[in-house]
Parts: sequence; C-alpha cells; structure tokens
Amino acid sequence: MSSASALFAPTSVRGLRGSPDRVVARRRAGARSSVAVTAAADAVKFYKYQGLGNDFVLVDNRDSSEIKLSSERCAQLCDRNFGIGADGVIFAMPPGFVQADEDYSMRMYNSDGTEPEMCGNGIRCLANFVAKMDGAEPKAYKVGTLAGLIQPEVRADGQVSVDMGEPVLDPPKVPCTFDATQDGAAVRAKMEVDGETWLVTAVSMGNPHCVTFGKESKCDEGGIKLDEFALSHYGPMFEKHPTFPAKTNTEFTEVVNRNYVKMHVWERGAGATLACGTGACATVVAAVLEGRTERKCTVELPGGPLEIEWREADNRVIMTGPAELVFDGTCTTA
Ligand code: ZDP
Repeated sequence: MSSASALFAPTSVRGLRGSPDRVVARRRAGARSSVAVTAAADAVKFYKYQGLGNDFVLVDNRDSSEIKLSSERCAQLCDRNFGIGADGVIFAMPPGFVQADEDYSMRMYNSDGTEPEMCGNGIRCLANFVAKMDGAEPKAYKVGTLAGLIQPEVRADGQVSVDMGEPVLDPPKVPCTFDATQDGAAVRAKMEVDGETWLVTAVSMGNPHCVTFGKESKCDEGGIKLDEFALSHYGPMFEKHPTFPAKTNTEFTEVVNRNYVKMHVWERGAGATLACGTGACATVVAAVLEGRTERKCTVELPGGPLEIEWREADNRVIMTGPAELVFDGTCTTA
C-alpha cells in the first residue's frame, strides 16, 4: 500500500446492488454481515471527489488500459438515489494515450453514460488523487485526454492549476454550424431558442461550449439576471440545438465587472451542475472575444469561484481551483 492509504482509510459505501430483499435473504441464510454483499471478484475501488460541488466517482484504473466499468454502469452509479451519486465517472488510466511521455491518461463518462472529450473539474480531482497516491514530488503532470495533452499542477496551497491548452474557435471544429463572424470564430452569433434570438459565442475546450450573455434584445443592457434565470427550462433547448451537432454545454453568464463574471451551466449529458471547469474557461474566452472582460477573470459558479486566465503570450487557458476527496468505497461492476 502507498503511504497515502491512511488518507483513504474507511470504506464507507459497499454493496450498492444489495436490495433489501437480498439482504434479508442473506441474514436468514446465516450470512455474517448484511453489508458484505460485494463479491471480491467484481469489486471496484472508487474515490468520491468534488471540485466546487461538481462531483465525480474516480476509479483507479492505472493498472489496466481497459475501463473497469461499462458506460451503463457509470450512469447507474451517478444516480443520486439508485447509485453513489455524481455528475460523472473519471478513470485514472495508464500513460500512453496521447503521447509517450505523459504520466497518466484520463477518460470520463457523463452521468447519462456518454463520453466527453475533456473535463476541467475532473482533471483537478485526478491530479489531486495521483498526487496523494504517488506521495512525492513532482506534482505537475502531463495527462492524455480525448482532447489532447492537459497539464495539471497541484500547488503547495492545495489548489490545482491546469494548463487547459488553446481554445478551438473554428466553427466546424467546435463543432457548430455557424459561419465565422470575427477572426475565424463564431462570436455574438444569432441563435433562435424558444422563439427568441439569443447571441452566443461558440468555443471548444476539447468539448463544445455555447456561451451566452443573453437574448439579442437585452444582452448589452443588463443581460441575464442569473438569480431569476430558468436554467432547466432553457438548458435542454441549447444542449440539443441543431446548430451544435455533437450537442453542447451551455454557459449562461452575467458580467459583474471586467475581472468578474457569474455563470450558471447546463452540461451536455449531465444537466445543471454546480460548476464546470471547461465551461468557465470557455466563458472567459467568449467574454474576451466579445470585449466584455479582461483575460484574467474570476468566474463565480453556484459551487464557488474559479480563477481563469487566457494568456495573450501563448494563447493557452489556465484554470485554478480546488479539488477534494470526500469518501472512498467499493462498488460492483454490474
Ligand atoms: O462535454 C461534456 O459532455 C461535459 N458534460 C463534460 C464534463 C465537463 C465538466 N463539467 C468540466 O468541469 O469541465 C466536468
């Protein structure tokens, strides 16, 4: 066991598939404990993590390039009543996915079982996890993802700073069907939603994002008032809008000042979540392209703030925020 095992001590969730009936049957049959229903052969160890309330089941998959849980099982485990409860499942995988010299690779499933290319809050959780497991320095990692190489670093103060790479703005690569409106990007593009015209900016951070500051009629005077915004009404209409053929994450954003915005996200495949790392990055890129904020900006999400900088020097986006272990346990594969 690594020196970090004490951190991950008590196993607190076991035998999720043991229905009350099965437990009673086992008791009658003289089973020693009603909780020991997890068969060792198909037990998978997991670590429950959260970053600003965007929560994940993290599976230690570093000993195999084969994912230990099916996408269907991941969707079940994400259910907050029938499973562990999470916005997604993250797999810490062996290196070699994107390039030979990476330290780890990461895969993810959304709570509906679909597989996105990237997950910003998730990669902070993964970095925190491998830093605890590996113990020693260095705490800067190269992680291969479906969106390419992403580089998180666990800082001395516990925050995780991530080089998220360069945003992708070419509309077909987001992907979206808009024509470019400004320097090869779809900025303040008109999109009809629910019978009204919204202005949106399309950004990929490896995964697709549609950032909006409001309806065309209002977005330059006051814009969206998030306190009274009907997220679950509008969210699904943006997510499934035909303009975004791979569906999209959507960021509804209210500018407070040139260094501070508030944002509520509707995630592709997960719905309303308390935070979205790639979404916060996309929001600042869109806000800069629309001339609304500086490149260094705090994004306040329902779960708390993320610090984002879209660096002028090299076009890369740096995201800084927390990641925390909540509990660990074992679950079954089916
Ligand atoms: O692109 C997608 O389908 C997202 N739902 C992936 C998850 C993104 C996330 N919220 C983040 O922090 O970047 C986890």
